[in-house]
Amino acid sequence: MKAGAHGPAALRALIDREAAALGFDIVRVTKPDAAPRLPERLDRFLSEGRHGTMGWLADRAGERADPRVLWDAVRSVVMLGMNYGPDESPLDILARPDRGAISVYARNRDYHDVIKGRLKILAGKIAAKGGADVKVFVDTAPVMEKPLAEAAGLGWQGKHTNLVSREHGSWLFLGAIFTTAELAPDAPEPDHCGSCRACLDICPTRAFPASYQLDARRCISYLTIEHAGPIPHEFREAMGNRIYGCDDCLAVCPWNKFARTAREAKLVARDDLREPRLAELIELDDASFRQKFSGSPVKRIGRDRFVRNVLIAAGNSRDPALAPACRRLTADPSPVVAEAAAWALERLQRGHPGQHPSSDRAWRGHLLPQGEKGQPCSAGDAGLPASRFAGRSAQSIPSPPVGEGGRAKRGRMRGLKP
Ligand code: B12
Ligand code: SF4
Ligand code: SF4
Repeated sequence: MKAGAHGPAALRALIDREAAALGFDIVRVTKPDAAPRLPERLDRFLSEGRHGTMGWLADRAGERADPRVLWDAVRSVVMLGMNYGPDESPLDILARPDRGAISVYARNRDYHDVIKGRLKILAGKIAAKGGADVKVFVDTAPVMEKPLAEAAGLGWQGKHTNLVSREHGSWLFLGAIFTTAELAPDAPEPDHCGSCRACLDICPTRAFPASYQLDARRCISYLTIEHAGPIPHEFREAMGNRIYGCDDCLAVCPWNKFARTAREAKLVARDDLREPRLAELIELDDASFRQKFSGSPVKRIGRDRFVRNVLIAAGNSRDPALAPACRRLTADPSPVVAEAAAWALERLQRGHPGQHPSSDRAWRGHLLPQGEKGQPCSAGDAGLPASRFAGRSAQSIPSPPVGEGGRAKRGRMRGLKP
């Protein structure tokens, strides 16, 4: 350690204090070699082609799978989480086919912008007080944030593959600071999924080939955000009205019962993005798209890809009032918009029987994989609460997933208050 630097314990105390002051909800430390199965698991994911067109996931796989390959001087990894818990159930809007569902993480400011500046401030303090070198990451480099966060004890990677926290449920953004400072690691968080499989069963596109594994090519988040071309027909109906990302597997997790709503105002939903009308979104041109989504992660995908998604939702809406806009967009200069418009128009003109796909249990049952005993199962079937928005009350503390028994530490009661 350099002269005048804080010792490890004092440095850790400073990190905890400053992280809280900067609005982070949780901070833990791990070692760069704490997730030894990463190379093998990332390799399998890539060799199965589950990353689809996200070639950047494969480009620097060696660095991604091992922080020491990315930066050989790293000695400790500080993992941070910021709660973005919603104040309403993200599943409710799926029953409103005239509206577009924008996933919770994208209903206000881009989390990269919100978190990165604060990580830099914290890293600056670590560098100054610890006499150490630092690098900050929030989804900006080949770093696998979820397994590192699990190793650090922020939570565990649930069967939906995202990090679940006993305190914050599925709603944590992650960020990382790599440092040359030697810090004592925290204990990893064990898996608390038990026999629950609610997230696997709710997925509208059957994107989980197995527990803890995602085939991104089938995931609506990938299809609506990362995928540039026409959306494969087999997923279009199942998308329902999801026009940017998807929260189903996150929202159904019973551990959300303990989550609180986001403290950070920039992560609380903008009113105009809670339940936007498809009739308005379908009219966006480049300029109005950029203006509406300035500062939002949605801006990243551009107007054409966004309107493509809106058109798929329009085609699923059964709302004939959207047909004239669809017809006009069949002549759009963007081929991906024109193709989606033709698909939507054809569906609106033809009409199709049954309920809206997102709310039709029978339709869902037809698509869902079977439960472990050959029956479709869900959080409700397992006797678990569907979410903190179902039956929320100060008295109702959910049972943890089967297998947790009395070992599970209860979340804080204040998490149950609106
Ligand atoms: C690529 C990516 C995506 C892709 C692929 C997602 C994926 N699961 O890989 C797509 C576009 C689909 C996506 C979607 C979403 N994403 Co994303 N995404 C990323 C990114 C950039 C990299 C993730 C990655 O490394 N994937 C590669 C795979 C191989 O890694 P993995 O998921 O950890 O896979 C593990 C498991 O499969 C496990 N495993 C494999 N086999 C087995 C077998 C057994 C027995 C076990 C136990 C485990 C196991 O080991 C693997 C390695 O750890 C990260 C940011 C980052 N740099 O880390 C954000 C990140 C994961 N995304 C995030 C979010 C919020 C989302 C969405 C919720 C957004 C939305 N609402 O639409 C969805 C969630 C979809 C889902 N169910 O995962 C957050 C998650 C926060 C959290 N609490 O976990 C991150 C961390 C961004 C951030 N900084 O906050 N995302
Ligand atoms: S985000 Fe949606 S589509 Fe993707 S895995 Fe989860 S439930 Fe399935
Ligand atoms: S829904 Fe159930 S299986 Fe999925 S992450 Fe949450 S506890 Fe685990």
